[in-house]
Formats: sequence, C-alpha cells, structure tokens
Amino acid sequence: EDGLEAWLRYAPLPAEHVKHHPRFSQIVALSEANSSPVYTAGKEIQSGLSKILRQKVDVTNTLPEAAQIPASAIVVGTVDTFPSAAPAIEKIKEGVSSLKEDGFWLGARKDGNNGPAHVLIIGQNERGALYGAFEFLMLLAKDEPCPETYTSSPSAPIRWVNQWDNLDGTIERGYAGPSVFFKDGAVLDDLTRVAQYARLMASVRLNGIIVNNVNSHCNLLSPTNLKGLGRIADAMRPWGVRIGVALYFDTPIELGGLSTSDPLDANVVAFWNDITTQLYEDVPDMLGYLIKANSEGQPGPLTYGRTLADGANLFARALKPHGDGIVMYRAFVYNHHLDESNWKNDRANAAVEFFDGLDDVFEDNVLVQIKYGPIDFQIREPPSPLLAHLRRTQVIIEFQVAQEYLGQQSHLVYLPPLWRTILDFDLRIDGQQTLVRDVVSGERFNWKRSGYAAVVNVGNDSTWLGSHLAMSNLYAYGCYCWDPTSDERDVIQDWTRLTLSHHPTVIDTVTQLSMESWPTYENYSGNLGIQTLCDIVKTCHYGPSPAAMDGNGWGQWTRADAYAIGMDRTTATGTGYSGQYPSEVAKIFENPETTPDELLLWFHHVPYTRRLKSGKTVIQHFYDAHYDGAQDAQTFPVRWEALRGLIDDQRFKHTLFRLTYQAGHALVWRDSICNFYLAKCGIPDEHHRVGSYKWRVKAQDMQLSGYKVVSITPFEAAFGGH
Ligand code: BDP
Repeated sequence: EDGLEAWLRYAPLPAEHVKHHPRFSQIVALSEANSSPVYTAGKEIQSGLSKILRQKVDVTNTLPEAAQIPASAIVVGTVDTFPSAAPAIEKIKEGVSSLKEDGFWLGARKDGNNGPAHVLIIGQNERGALYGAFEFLMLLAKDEPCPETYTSSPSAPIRWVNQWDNLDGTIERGYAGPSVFFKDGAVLDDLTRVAQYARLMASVRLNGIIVNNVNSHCNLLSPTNLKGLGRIADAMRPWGVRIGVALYFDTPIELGGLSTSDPLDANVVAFWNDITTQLYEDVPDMLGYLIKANSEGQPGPLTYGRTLADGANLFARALKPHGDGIVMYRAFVYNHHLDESNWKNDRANAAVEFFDGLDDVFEDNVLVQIKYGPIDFQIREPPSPLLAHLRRTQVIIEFQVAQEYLGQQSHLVYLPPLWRTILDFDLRIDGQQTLVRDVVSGERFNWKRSGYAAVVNVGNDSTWLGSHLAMSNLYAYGCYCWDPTSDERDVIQDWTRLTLSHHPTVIDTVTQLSMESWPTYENYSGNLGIQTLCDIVKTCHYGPSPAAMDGNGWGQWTRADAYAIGMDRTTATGTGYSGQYPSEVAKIFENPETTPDELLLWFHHVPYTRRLKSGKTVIQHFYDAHYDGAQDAQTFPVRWEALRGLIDDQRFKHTLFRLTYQAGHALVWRDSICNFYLAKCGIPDEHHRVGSYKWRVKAQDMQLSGYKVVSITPFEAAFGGH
C-alpha cells in the first residue's frame, strides 16, 4: 500500500464481522447534479460498501412514489430535499432543526418492529450530507454500528487549508514532492490528485483551500491561469471544497503595468475590481483572498504610506459585489531586519503593535489570520496575544500541519497535544474565562465567520506528506476544526483503525508513539520555551543550529551568553511583550516564579544556574531533557518492529526507515545542543555525559587511510569539533 488512500482505504471487514452489519438494498442520493456533494455522497457510499462489506448496491436519485423510504435503503440528502420526500423526517425534526451550516443528522432506523434497518443521512446543506455519508462509512470501517440518532455540527464555519504552492511546481516548505496544482508556471492539465485531495479534505470536513503560496506571484492572475483556477475549483466542488487564492500586492505594477500599487489610487482600485470580476467568472464560488503583505520583504500598503486596513479594505471592497468572499489578512507582519543590540526589540511584539487601533476600521469581510504563536510555528509558544485584541474584526487562527520547524516529516511529531496548549488556553479577556477555542469559534464575541486555517503542503508523493504517520496530523486537523475539544488519543486511535489496522498491538503502538512524539521532539530540540533551536539563517529550518539563533535580524533570539539565557519579555525590565496579554495572564508571565517552566525562557532571561520547579538548574534540565528525548527516540523504531506482519510491508518499511533515521538524528540534536551550551557556560553535566562519549569510537582516533581530520563549523555538530 502506497498511502494514497490515506484513512479512506475502506479495508474489508472480516466475514464474521460483516454479518453484524445490515444488508443494504439501495442508495438514494437526492440530487441530480453530478457536481453536487450529495451525488458524490451516493457514489462514495456505493464504493465504501463494496469495499468494507463487499456489498454491491445501486445508486438512484429519487425516492419511489409517496416518498416512502424503501426497506434497507440508505437515503442521503439535505434538509431541503428531505421533508417533502420522507414522512420519516417528522420524527427527527428536532435534531435536524438544531443543525449549523455544514452539520448533519445521521440515523439507522428499523422498518416496523423487526423490519430491516434503513439509514437516513440529512445534511443542513449539500456539504453536510456528504460529511454525514463519510461519518457513516467511517463508522462501518471502524466496525462500529450506526447510531439510531446522531447530530453533528461544526465549531466554526471556516475550516480551511493553505497550500504554499508556487506556479513553477515547487512548494515552499513542502516535504512530499512537487505540487499537485501547478507546473511550469501554469495549472496542471491532469487534476486527478486535486480531486483526490478534495476527497480527503471532505472526509474530515474541511471546506476550503487557498491553492497557492502566501509569497504569491502576479502571474497567478494571467488569463490562462484564471482558466486553470476555474478547473481546480471544478475538480474540488463535488467534494464541497471551495477555493481561494493568495495575492501578490504589487500585481497592479507587475501584471497591470501601472506605476503604483497604492491601495488608494483609483487605477489600482479599478485594476483589482476588474481582476476580481474576471476571477469570479471562472470561480463563481470563490472563497476570497489571502494576503501576506509587509512581511519578510513582501510589498504592502505600508510600502505606499498607507495603513494595513487600507490594504485589506481594497480587496474587501473588490470582493463585496460578488457574494460572500472574504479577505484573510495575515497578521504575520514584521520587520526581519531587527536590530538585536536593542534589548527592547522583539519580533513577538509585532502583530499587536501593527494591528492595534485597526479593530474598528476593517470592512466586515476582512478577517485577520493569526499564527497560533507570536513567532512562527515553534515547538512551544504561548498563544498570540493578538487573539485577545480583536473584538469586532473576526479572526482565523493559523496552524501548520507541514512540520516546518518540527522535523519536516522526517521526525514523528503528532501535533494535537501542541494545538491543545493553544486552543485550551484561557486568555481571561475582561476578567472572564476566554478559551482561545471560544474566540476562534466566534462564540466569545458573537462572530458569524471565523475559524481555522492550516498550512498543509501536500505534494504529489503517494504518501501526500512524505510520511505515512504524518498524515494523522491532517486527519486530526479536520477533527479539531470541527470539534476543538476532541480527545487526542481518540483521534489517533480512530485514525490508526482507519489507516493501518484494527489490531490492538497496532493501535496501542501507534497511539503511544504518537502521544510521546511531541514531548520527545521538544526534549531533544529545544526546551523551556527557548524555541526549536534549528537553523533559521540559511532558512532550511532543519537540524540543530543553536548558534544561528542569535546574531541575525529575524528576531527568533535566545539571547544566550556565558551566564544567562532567554528573552526578557517582561514589562518591568524587558521588551514589554507580556503586557500585551489581558492583565491576569500578563501578571502570570511577568513573574518567573509564576511562569510555567515550559515557557520560562520564552519570557525571562535567567542564569543557567536558576532552579526550576523540579529543583533542577536550567542547564542541567537542558542536558537531561536532551538525553531523555534522544533516548526515547531510540525506542521508536524498536517499538515499531512490533507491527511487522501486522500491517502491509510497504508502509511498515517506509515508516521504519524514517523512525530509524529519526533515532539517529535525535543523537545529532542531543550532542549539538548539549555541546553548544556546555561551551557557552562551561557548567559540566552532573552525570558526566556531555562531551564524554564513553562508548563511541572517534574517527580521528582511528588509523586513517584516505581520510584526514579537519575542523568542523559549527563545532558542536562534530565530535570534539573534528
Ligand atoms: C515562515 C516560513 C516562510 C513563510 C512564512 C509565512 O519559513 O517560508 O513564507 O513563514 O508564513 O515560517 O509567511
């Protein structure tokens, strides 16, 4: 198995289990249009039944006369198509009327007392009907009975994916081969993988996608590419997935031949109005525009002396005449040439500083898209304080399924435990409980449109993300958008059943490895809130490079010197960042005593000898955590061996290779970080491990033939610097 089917394999149930499930007579999908998700739902159920239960069942699109539900039928449709058709709906009206947009009602009913069961799937809209169909199939695939009545609605209307695909077919921070959307400057002719991607998204109830890189290019909007975008939208629409695009701010100059891209210039306004009209001709249900501006060298409204709101509103007004399109204006605005010598400078402060005062001036179809932490998808960050500053302006929180800083799919990192530290965080706005997830759902400030985006970056590798196990993060992302209170263990167990096997050894092993994976990676990469200590200057964002964290303009600093480490972000003596939180939270982070250890160095500059709540010093914690993390990673491939023969060889071996690599690379991480900080502060490891390499044979001590000993930069990456 090559992974292409991901969690939608629909593996056949063993014969003795099949008999516990009903034998279905027919599928009725109440839609005639084959671009409709309801039609898709009928086909998907047909395919699922043939694989899971080995039942061949026909699909029709109308009910027989008198709208009776045929015995043993599965009927799927929307609230609007059902009532006239089925008297049965009378009995379930209550469940159906409480559905939110995209929600569904699902139930297995008996015909009479002992008659055969029929299954009804009723979506609040067409998309909801498709989600109900997937729910039904996943229950079957997990060998669970269909409940008598089950109602499900999303936590938030926006559940979107961002792809960072370039027109030339490369993917920024993509780790699984070239783009499934673009090649050589244009949209691919064959969009088979695009439709398959939409199917995966729909199965976990993701309903939108931005198809191109936030670092966009003006040629996206060339006449040929507009047609191409139309074809992408057509390929994804049957799955209820709508598309949007990321725009390049200077397109009026570079594509339109104008002399400026000033958002208040009449010609610029006309340019965007016009191109938006053209785009809607090809993509009539377009989601809207994602904008990265004045960020990492990208032009934006500030380039023309205008405010961020002027920039956002330009696009918002262009979209308005065409429907419900929105602007996703990214809060990731910062100066990447920060002066490190000024102790008050702090990249983490940027979003709140840039967006303060704008809450009341955005058009109502502007949403601010905020990365979960104030820096950049690090191994551990506190939630972005901007989430506590916008009340009128609706927000989208941005996660990253692509493991950019987190091992790039070559290390196993199951992300939901990290996401929960953000979603469950209580911001205490106005002294009231304000969980981040309640802000994002729109509940806290009565928003109508808000929600989630995640940078996913699937590529055309058959594994989608480059690693089979990494796909649990995409699956989980959908689950968390729908229900941010999901239990991360349940999610990984369901994923494992669907993707790999029902065997208890497989489920237990994958669950345990996944649940340990984030703490393990944090342990050997960067702990106590110091960030993922990887290379940020050569921008590969991979592998240990602690020295590179300081002495650059990017502002992901550790401020490590010979005596102390960590960013002082307090209001009293530091950058003032902690003061960006509501007062109760600010107070906790202001004081090192009350700051949780895992964020200590995020907020405070402390001596290596400071004692943590565990009683250990900071430096000893560093050493111990790196040894523990690397040790734990050694067990991953060994424990994976238990799956040999219990799953297919192809995925078994592919994963074993990655876990073995990870075990080795964890040692590289451990030694680099430990050596680096030992050299910085000179405080030895209490357990005499760091620098001792007791059992290792040094190449430079061997009798060398054809090799010579050289010094290595950075020194910490090699054995004794050689
Ligand atoms: C950083 C990535 C960079 C992105 C940027 C962004 O390294 O490739 O362009 O974020 O989100 O994490 O705009």
